[in-house]
Amino acid sequence: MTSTKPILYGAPYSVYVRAVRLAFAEKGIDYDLVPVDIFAQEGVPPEHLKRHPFGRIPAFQHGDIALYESSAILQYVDEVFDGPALQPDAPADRAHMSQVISVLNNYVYKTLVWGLFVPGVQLPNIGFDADRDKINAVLPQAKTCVAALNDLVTDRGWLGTPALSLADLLAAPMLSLFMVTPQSKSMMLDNVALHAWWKQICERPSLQATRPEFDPPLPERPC
Ligand SMILES: N[C@@H](CCC(=O)N[C@@H](CS)C(=O)NCC(=O)O)C(=O)O
Repeated sequence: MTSTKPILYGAPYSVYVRAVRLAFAEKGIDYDLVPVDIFAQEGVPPEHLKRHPFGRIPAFQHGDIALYESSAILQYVDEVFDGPALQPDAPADRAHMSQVISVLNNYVYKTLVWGLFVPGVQLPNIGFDADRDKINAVLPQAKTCVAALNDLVTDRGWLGTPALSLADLLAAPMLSLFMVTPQSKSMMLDNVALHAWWKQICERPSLQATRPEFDPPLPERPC
């Protein structure tokens, strides 16, 4: 239990910022989201580089505790604030949760967000041509990512664990962007467990409450 209001520095479009916002929403914790423009023409604001030496978002402050790196922030938020636990107790379940988080950070973000969504949807959305070569080059790795996540869905329907965990909350914002790419349709048909996970998590109020708006708007999407 803690009374100081936490501060999250970042922008709603960021998948990593959204993961932390999802954790706050699932736990029912109030926080301030302080905007940071890391893509500003003048570069990353100097005050943000003091919070995050690599100039990424999110950064986090809670009283005297300052953190960057979403996995650390998520763990702190879950353990310090009231609300439903977002990490399992059993060692094997915790290890599986960490495994999923590692897969997301090391392969899925790069491939599905930067390899498919950005060149195939986001850049065309603001007037650039889709980069077909880049997209075609990442397709094999994208299929591996989707199949690996599919295999990590447990028989309870969550990623790596018996109940909703931080792994699901980090995966959902990444998959939300992947799901607007044309390539997602056929890949999801082949990976039914992941598709069922996606439909289940999309219905949660936390996903609806943190849905980012893009300008111009992205193609219609459920969450
Ligand atoms: N490892 C970092 C990754 C954070 C990250 O890459 N955030 C993206 C936004 S989703 C960012 O700041 N990108 C800016 C850039 O690549 O320069 C974490 O877990 O927080």
